[in-house]
Amino acid sequence: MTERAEVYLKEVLAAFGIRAEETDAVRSGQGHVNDTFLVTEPEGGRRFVVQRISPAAFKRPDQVMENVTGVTEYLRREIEKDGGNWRALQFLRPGTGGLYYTDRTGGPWRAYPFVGKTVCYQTAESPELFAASGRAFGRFQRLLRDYPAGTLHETIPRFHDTEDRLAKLKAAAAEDRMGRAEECQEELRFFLDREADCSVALRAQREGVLPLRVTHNDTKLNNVLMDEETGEGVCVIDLDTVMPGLSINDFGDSIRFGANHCAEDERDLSKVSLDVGLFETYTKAFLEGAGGTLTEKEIEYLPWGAKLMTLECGIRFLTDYLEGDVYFHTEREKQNLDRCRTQCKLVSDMEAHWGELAEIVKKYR
Ligand code: GN1
Ligand code: MG
Repeated sequence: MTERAEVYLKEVLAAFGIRAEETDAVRSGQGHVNDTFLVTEPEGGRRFVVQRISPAAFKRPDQVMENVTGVTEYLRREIEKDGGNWRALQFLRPGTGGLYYTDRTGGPWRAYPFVGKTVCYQTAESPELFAASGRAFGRFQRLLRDYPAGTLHETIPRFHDTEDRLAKLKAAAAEDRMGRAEECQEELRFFLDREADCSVALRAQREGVLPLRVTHNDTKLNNVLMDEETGEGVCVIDLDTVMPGLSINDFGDSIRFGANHCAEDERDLSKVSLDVGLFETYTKAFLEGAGGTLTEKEIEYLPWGAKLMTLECGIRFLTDYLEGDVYFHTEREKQNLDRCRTQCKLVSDMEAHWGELAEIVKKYR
């Protein structure tokens, strides 16, 4: 474990010219990976989001910052042409030069002004809200459709390489560093039984059926800021995993996270289920936002995106559990195992409703 991020705040705030003390910073956000603070300047009340990029997740923060700077600057120009009240994040440059600040032990930090008059929701409190996030991520696809995907770095290599994720799970189970494999046999079996599924999207990509695009890769509802008054999405955040990828994965991760009524780590699995109505709501909204950007094949594969992102996330949670909870932040014992179990339940539910999901995407094609 790295040291608590708090101990570096003083030097970080100074580097970005933010006139505030550590005591003006509060931890914020529910991310599992980065450390995020909201800082308010006592004089004038300007607010900033200050973040330490997780060194465990991102080995090349320089590449992360090149990607997010390139994409936000491009978005800003596209938004201007597009009209409306959309906004793109604007990163501060540290006094020390470069795109981010490195603390005394090598930790990478960035800062940007808080986007005012917006709310960040953790769960889809209403179908309208979920639809708003769908329109926002669809629009994100549309605004970036001509961005040269080849110029982006792969900030986490093989991030949505489901075959590779499964291989890593097998390796972690074989090593069984923490002696936890025995209690996870049922979950392990669940994933091994779906080994062939892990190749479906990758194969379609290799065969040129699905195109590579600029994708967000972490399209949870809490990564869209909503306008306080209208409830519409105005800004897509958490761009660390913007990479060349598949549009169906952006769609799928939203379904995984939002088309059910439970927390990701819910222990009572009887409460966890796929809400097919919400699947439809999101499909309609995402395609509306994308406005014709997606191909017929991409649309046909949307249910696969949902299933594969859920399956993959379950695999990742279980791998982390077996490796001793080193990647995802945890607050309690077995949290990663519980997270894995909710994903398995959702995958089973998607399988049970597969025909309906296919019909829904057909309807909005
Ligand atoms: C991580 O940190 P957060 O919550 O935005 C993870 C996603 C997972 C998600 C599961 C860089 O995102 O891939 O889907 O947790 N991000 C990274 O909740 O690994
Ligand atoms: Mg996030």
